[in-house]
Amino acid sequence: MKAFHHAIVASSLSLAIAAPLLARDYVSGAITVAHPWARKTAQGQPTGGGFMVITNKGKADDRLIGGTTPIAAEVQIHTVSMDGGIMRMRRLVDGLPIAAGASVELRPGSYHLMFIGLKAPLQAGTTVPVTLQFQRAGQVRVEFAVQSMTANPGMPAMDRDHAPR
Ligand SMILES: [Cu+2]
Repeated sequence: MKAFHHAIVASSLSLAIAAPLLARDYVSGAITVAHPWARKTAQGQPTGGGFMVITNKGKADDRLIGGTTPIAAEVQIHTVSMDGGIMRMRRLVDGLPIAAGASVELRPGSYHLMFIGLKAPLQAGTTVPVTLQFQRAGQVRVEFAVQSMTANPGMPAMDRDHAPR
């Protein structure tokens, strides 16, 4: 798990060097969204995952309650939990709390955005526009940089997202 996380940090860094315009942070009021990225998807794959770090620098709790994107029918907020020894994803119907002063990381194997009903594959090097909806901060428009993952290239992305490690 730790090694996997380091691999993601490393790939984020290389993206920042290769494409500094894509690896930016988004600020709206007390909310900062850092390094939003999405995993590239295969042809015909119905869903994709989105990841980022959300920081609430304000004095009041906030909550990510949803989002919209032109590239998919629906944006859901998911978590991953153990269910009888199997890791499964579950929709957070009440959203994801971002407490005052806290940072919450959305990453593979943990909290993530799920783009449901992709209209086209997510291609590395492109960006996905997403309007995030926060309870307090309102709408925050961000661009998710699409990256390919080099580990286990033969496996579907969703299996990697939600498989036990
Ligand atoms: Cu999911």
